[in-house]
Amino acid sequence: MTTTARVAMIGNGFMGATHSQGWRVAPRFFDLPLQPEMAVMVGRNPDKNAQLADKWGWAEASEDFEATINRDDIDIVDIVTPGDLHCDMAIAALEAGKHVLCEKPLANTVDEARRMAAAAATAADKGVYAMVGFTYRRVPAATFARDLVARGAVGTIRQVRAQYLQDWLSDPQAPLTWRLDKSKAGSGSLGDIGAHAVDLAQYITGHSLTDVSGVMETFVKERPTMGEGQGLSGSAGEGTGPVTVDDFAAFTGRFDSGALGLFEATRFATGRKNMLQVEVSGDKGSILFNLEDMNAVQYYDATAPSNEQGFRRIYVTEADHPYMAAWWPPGHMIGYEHGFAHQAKDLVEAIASGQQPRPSFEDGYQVQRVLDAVERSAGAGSAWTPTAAN
Ligand code: SOE
Repeated sequence: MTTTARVAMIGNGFMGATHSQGWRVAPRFFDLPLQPEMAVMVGRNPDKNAQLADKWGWAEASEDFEATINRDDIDIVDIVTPGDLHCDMAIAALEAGKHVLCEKPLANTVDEARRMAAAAATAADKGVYAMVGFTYRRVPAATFARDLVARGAVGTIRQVRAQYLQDWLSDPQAPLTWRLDKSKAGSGSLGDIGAHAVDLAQYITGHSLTDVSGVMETFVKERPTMGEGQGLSGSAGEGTGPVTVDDFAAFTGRFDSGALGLFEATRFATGRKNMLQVEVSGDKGSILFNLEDMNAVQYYDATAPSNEQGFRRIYVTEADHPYMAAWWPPGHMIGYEHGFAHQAKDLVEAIASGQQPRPSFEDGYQVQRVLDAVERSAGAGSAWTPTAAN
């Protein structure tokens, strides 16, 4: 018998739209042990929230977070707010006995992330689970890259190159969104997109970063305040305000295996719209995943005869590729939004089977320590800095 998992989503921005799509689509394409139901969407602005809840398929709209998380008919709380709200909301929802999905980066500070991981561990002992929204792990080609590496396809890993490049801030007139406000976002490129590069590199390699040496810069220190609209598509208004986060972050990292990694996160890479790349080089081969060619993996097999060597492009659309059996016939590609359906599927399957979903809050806390170490290193003249708990 299929039972339901009723979801309350907190927030209604860009990630609200993507998560709504995930919750809506997952039960229609995957045979799930628990049927997610889009019960309530919570937002501050009543008119906007009611209109978007209706548009995205939520049964109800509410402005009351506390009342919503304490409802007996809510099972999962999905937090898609700016980072400054993650910690209090996630801990309150876990303490109310709800499973939690929280957008990345897990928190705005290491201390918040530590408290969230502790609350998640306590909840997990009671069968209540928490997961972080590092959705790119659920792009089938990225999952497949991880599988190939785990199978030994690249041998011993020596080097990792990970970049997340966007360009929507290269125009100095682009307005001040909350993503440029440290009190709301915690950091800039580092946390917003660098966190994805860190998580994906660690996920694909199966190794964790132990030490980093970083550099960060804010290129445009003052921007027009936000006028019409919101978020990434808002337009400039009257007056200006300070940018309080980094525009660019890069670092060299050492993995627990001894491999070395180069990481770069910027929203000033003119011409690069949403390029998340992870390339792993080992003694037997290399693998490249690039989100801008998201249905494929590039694989170089160094054990093949030398006159047959070269990167080959594996099109990850076969039914025996991760997640793909639920979609279209081989060769028919999928897109950005599918990762959110896979995320919803994986979460309800983990809940139904009583297993800790990954990435867990502990995983999110570990990524947060890497981000924090990069900031501390950049503030200390790029000194090598351990990512160990501080
Ligand atoms: C959300 O996961 C997110 O990191 C956004 O915050 C970024 O701006 C985006 O482009 C990638 O996804």
